[in-house]
Amino acid sequence: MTDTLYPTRLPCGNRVLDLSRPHVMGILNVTPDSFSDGGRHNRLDAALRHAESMARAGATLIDVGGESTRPGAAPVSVDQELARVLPVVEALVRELDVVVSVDTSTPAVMREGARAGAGLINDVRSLSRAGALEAARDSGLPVCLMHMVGEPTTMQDNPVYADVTLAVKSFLEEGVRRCEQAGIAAERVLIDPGFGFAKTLAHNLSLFRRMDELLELGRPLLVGVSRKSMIGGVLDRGVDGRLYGSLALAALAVAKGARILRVHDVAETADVVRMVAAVQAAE
Ligand code: 9MG
Repeated sequence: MTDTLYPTRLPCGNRVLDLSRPHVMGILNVTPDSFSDGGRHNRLDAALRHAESMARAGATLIDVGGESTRPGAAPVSVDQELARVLPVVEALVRELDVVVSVDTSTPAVMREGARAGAGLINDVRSLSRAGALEAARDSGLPVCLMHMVGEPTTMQDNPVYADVTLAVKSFLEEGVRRCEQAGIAAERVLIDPGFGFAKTLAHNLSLFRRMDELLELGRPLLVGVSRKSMIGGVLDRGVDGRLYGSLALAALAVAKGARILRVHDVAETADVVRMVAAVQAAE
């Protein structure tokens, strides 16, 4: 197993995540295009059933998101996001033995999500929206900071770095410092390289190869590459043909020290993670 520079016990609300081993985080999008058939009750029920099946397949975290980060996705109001996310968080906290993560950049969703029992805040905008640092601080929850430049709508407009890994590392280092200054202890912060966010294919591949350099920041690494365009770019496959590419990157990410993998294909990834972890734990 890769040695860690951080405590392996991460309190996540009323649950504790044991980071001495890698974990699978299942993705649960609750945007209108994800569980669109039927009324409100049916949508909630479908989301809960999907989360249950991910938990049974080995997810120890479920990441609930109500605002799409896809370029071109329609903006969502705070009230809409709350209405999408909160009932799902409440149901998952009540029904499942998992850490419920809220994928949000919106302070009100952070506050209400924490009140509803969420255990982690996953913010692709690294707490940059007005009031987000304070909301995250007051929640008492761990937060995942992710590297991105600009907004999802503009981030792929000619991203340029002298050295993408060093740029990501210093962005995340600064993010941890901002958190500490705002009263969020570094022990509560996870870091994420942000694959696919403001990066070309060459940037993504180079960053992936050197991802272990980010461990020098002493924080647990969360990685999301599942079905992403960097896999499509290498294999020339559409989203539905990216499973094996996603699994290859999942194995490599764990080998490089990632402790949480954010994925769509939980059962397959859970096998990969267990296999790599078994090899890492061998003498
Ligand atoms: C919400 N979301 C989409 N992609 C992601 C990634 O790579 N990391 C994290 N933390 N969140 C993501």
